[in-house]
Amino acid sequence: MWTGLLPPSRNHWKSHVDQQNKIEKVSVVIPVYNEEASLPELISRTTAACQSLGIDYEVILIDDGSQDRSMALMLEASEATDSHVVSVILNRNYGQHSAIMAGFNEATGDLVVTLDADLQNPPEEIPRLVETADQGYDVVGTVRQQRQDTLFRRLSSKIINASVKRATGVSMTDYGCMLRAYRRPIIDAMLVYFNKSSSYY
Ligand SMILES: Nc1nc2c(ncn2[C@@H]2O[C@H](COP(=O)(O)OP(=O)(O)OP(=O)(O)O)[C@@H](O)[C@H]2O)c(=O)[nH]1
Ligand SMILES: [Mg+2]
Repeated sequence: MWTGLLPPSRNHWKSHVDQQNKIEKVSVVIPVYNEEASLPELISRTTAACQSLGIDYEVILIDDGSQDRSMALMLEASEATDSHVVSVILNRNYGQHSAIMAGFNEATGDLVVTLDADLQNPPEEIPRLVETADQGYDVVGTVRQQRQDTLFRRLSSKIINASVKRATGVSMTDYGCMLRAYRRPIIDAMLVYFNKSSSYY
């Protein structure tokens, strides 16, 4: 699967508040559930992509109760000298959504990028997301192209996309693609609503 940016009209929301705000730190938030096979490559490719930004960054990995060596690999990366990796360890499996929110809770950047751990989203796209957000957008989404998924999976996505569009009134081409960027005020608003409605501890 390849992930690319959509043209501005569909997947970006122009900020009406802080178009002048420069992005000084990027937090990459990645939920991890039994991802030992992809973690070493994920960490090195994500770190390299962030390094190329030339600004401060952190890579926040959230272990969502993995049963494999994911937690050990994460801790090894975050404990290395000069590491930009932060490990968040949940005490059991809470699901992808709660794991991401746990990551948002720890993120200190003024732009937060979300990514899947299984390398279906290429970390090399991070600079383009940051560049687009820097133009004054609050949220930057991406769409999956040339998906390798089964017809059933693609049809399910179409049905889900149509339902979410109808329920929220927000028009995105692909609600299921986790490669996204959010400005700080959006993250803070999501945390307020999440903390009001549920808890992952
Ligand atoms: N499946 C699953 N993934 C989780 C969970 N918690 C965190 N994750 C992470 O959420 C991300 C998405 O999970 P995937 O299983 O790849 O979901 P997907 O991309 O929709 O499905 P696939 O097409 O099977 O890859 C990955 O980074 C997982 O490691 C969980 O409880 N279940
Ligand atoms: Mg996946």
